[in-house]
Amino acid sequence: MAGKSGDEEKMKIGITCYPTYGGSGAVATELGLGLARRGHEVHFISYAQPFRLTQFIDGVYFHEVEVNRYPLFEYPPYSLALAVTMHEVTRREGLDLLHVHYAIPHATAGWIARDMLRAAGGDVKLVTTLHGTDITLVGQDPSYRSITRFSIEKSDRLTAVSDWLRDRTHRDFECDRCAIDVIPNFVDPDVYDRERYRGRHRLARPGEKVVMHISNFRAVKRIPDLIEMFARIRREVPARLVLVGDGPERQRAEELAAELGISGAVVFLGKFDSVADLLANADLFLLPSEQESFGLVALEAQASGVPVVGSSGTGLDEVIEDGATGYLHPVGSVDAMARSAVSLLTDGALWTGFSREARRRAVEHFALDRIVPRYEALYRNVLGLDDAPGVSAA
Ligand code: GMT
Repeated sequence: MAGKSGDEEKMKIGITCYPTYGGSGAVATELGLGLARRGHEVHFISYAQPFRLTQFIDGVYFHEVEVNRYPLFEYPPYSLALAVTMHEVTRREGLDLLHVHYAIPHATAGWIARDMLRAAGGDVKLVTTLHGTDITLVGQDPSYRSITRFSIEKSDRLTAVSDWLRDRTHRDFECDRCAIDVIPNFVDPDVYDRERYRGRHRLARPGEKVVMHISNFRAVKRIPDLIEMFARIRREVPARLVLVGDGPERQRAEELAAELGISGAVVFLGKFDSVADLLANADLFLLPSEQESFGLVALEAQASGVPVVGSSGTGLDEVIEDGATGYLHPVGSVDAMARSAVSLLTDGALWTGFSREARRRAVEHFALDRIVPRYEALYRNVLGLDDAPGVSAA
């Protein structure tokens, strides 16, 4: 262990995640920073510095994975280079635990690193957090399915970010007995705070409502539904659709907006590391995804006092309280979603109630200070530092 402060054992934790845009990398980084604030030593191991790790923080270190690009390699083997760096950093720094976010290829690299250590008489525990498409999409691809299943079975502990994802993992991998602790994603309510940033940006013309969507613009987000929905909203309410992020569906979004004659009311802002200031200036957030294991950005919107309209039958059911902090409708129900959006944008009293409830729900159920200790408790349990039976009910 890294040392002692009071009665608490401090741990040395390696965290591996995708370092660029995306909810799993954001959660992994905020978790690492939260753990460091609680006195633990945190080592990020990835091919680039996580995008939310913007300055030096005491107790936080970054180890870059170097991938040799030998001409013979049409596909440089990143997973192997990652396993080697995880093994080296664990040995050198005396890490207690490796916590990987997104199973592919991180859980695989993690068990290789752990088994290399064990072969030399050492040990490290491996915790894998499942984030969504590592199970439901990429993890089901025949090229990756068997290694994903094998790697998650090899982990010392598995967590999922929602009950929805836990159940999908049991179903899709036919592993009824895979023990998975659900620890939801979280936000820092001091960062996502409407009061702090309100009025900083003028995202729409006077009298127009700001309808926002933030994503990586992949097919799973159902971007055409979003544009169709906004076209219906625009018929009833003066509004502007502010799109944040970038990805493969962006061009289709531009084309559809032009076809529907609403290009002038749709603004593409591009990618930003931090979106708290943008969300604080939105009136409504739309997330009509095909699948969403959790929908971190919907939680960030709620913390910013922004009601959300999105897809039911996904992890959003656990994040949004339907009829209180937003409205959820079955995937593809563009008309119903648009009607809900219009009701929120045209009824001031309804909107104010939803906005307050959204903030309250985010703070009461998903604040960083509530969730980081649950990971901490899980680590202690995996390391045999307590007698706690588990953390699901924490
Ligand atoms: O969407 C992805 O393919 C990747 C992943 C990510 O890195 O953002 O998103 C998933 O993890 C997030 C963080 O836990 C969740 O908030 C997203 O709902 C989830 N995406 C999907 O399930 C589609």
